[in-house]
Amino acid sequence: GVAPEADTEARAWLDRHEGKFGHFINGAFVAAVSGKTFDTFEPATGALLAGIARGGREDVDAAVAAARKAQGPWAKLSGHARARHLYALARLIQRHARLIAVVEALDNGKPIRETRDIDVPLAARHFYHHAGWAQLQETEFADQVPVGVVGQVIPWNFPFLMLAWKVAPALALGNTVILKPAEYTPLTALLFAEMAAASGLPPGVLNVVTGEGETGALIVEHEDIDKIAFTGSTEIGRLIREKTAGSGKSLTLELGGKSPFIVFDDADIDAAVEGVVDAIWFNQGQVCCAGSRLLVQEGVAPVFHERLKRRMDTLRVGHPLDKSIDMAAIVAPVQLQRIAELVAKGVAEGASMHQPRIELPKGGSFYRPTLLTGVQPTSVVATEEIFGPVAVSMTFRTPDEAIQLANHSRYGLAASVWSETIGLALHVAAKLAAGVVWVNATNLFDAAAGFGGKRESGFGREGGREGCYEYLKPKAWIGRKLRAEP
Ligand code: TXE
Repeated sequence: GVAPEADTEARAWLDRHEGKFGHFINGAFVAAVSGKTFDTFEPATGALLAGIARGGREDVDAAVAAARKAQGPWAKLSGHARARHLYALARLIQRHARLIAVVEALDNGKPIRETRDIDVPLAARHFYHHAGWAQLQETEFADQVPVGVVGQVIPWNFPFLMLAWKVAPALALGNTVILKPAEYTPLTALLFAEMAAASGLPPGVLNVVTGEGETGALIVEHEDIDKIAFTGSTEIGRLIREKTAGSGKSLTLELGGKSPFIVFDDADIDAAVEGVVDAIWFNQGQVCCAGSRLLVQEGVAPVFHERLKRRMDTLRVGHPLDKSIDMAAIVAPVQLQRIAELVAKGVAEGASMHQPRIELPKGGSFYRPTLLTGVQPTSVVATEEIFGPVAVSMTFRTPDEAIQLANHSRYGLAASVWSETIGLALHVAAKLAAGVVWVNATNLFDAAAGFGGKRESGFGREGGREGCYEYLKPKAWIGRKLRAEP
């Protein structure tokens, strides 16, 4: 294991703030008007990390006022001028990549290898990518205007990356932001706000208001916010859709998933097994598009499950700052309990469970990589999002049956198809209800590729040209040409 004290730079940053963080409003840290706070913990040890301001109505009002005041001048900057700010933010992320990666690993409990190699570089990539769109705004989006003041509510599974997915396009296209990070993982958003201010981002352009669900609700219901962008549970997404209905606010929702991972008889089995590791054990399975439903063709199922179990036995679970581990902590005890309960339900429903007999670190929220086989397609574990390191597996006979099983879901976020017959893979891919289909691959993301769902996985896209449209409104300019004076 690795001592949590191992990273002095992150500890020094926390110490500089004396373990207490205010909201970031109008370019400065301020305490909640009510004086109320909540705590954020290290999932890997249970230790207290910091006290965080709990946002109330006055705090949200102040943030919205700052964002409103800043929006006109920010939108009036040329696209090139805004691009310079986004490039500066991207370079800042790269310069402080290690600090961000460590703070994220401590606050969320995810492996440093992932924050360092995936979350943080991809976040920088989003700022670079959207700097490009800012530069192209006048030519590519000539008939569009910014939406205005945007409220963004994000989850805890990719705190920093979700910030980048939301903040980069909003700012690039002339909007200003009130961001609410998830209560389990507020630290990297506050670190980023501090860095952004130091880099010269004008006050009010990016505001961070921290708090739990009630703070999110205050943002969602605020009268002077033009758009809500939400990523989180389907349940809260539905609530937000109801609350914003008829309000005139724009809305995008990125919600849950139960994405199929389809393995045909002729797949490259070793590659597919490695794919499962990435699909369901990356980030402890706390991934909206996790390949959590394995659909395996009957002919290859025994071999596939056998090799998958053998591979599972080599996975290492440990402290987030230990670079040699594959999986670290679950974000919070309540999530851990939810996972355990769902797995118990699966076993009660008749599934067989495999977990490697590895020892888990003591003191934190850890769960073993888990495979449930012999699962019925209508059972709870086959239909509910578990949001943990649990793959459920079912078998099928024909491609048509695979398509039918795959689409038997209220969700439609992602899908993954494994076959060495490209014609078969593409035929199946075309019929899957999903916002993205990966062929012989899984969990691939890029800032240029719009990400988003169908069905109860939500609507709207993040990334690429489609993602830009979510932060713009069409505006028609119609008039008669004035006759020149003689
Ligand atoms: O999510 P919530 P939770 C799923 C996953 C997980 C479950 C619960 O299945 O087990 O949701 O996680 C804010 N108005 N996903 O409870 O509550 C909240 O403060 C406005 C899937 O953490 O949806 C946080 O900032 N905002 C998912 C954010 O919403 C409200 C990622 C998300 O929290 C609010 C996360 C309200 N009434 C969880 N209530 C994915 N698909 O990526 C809460 N919030």
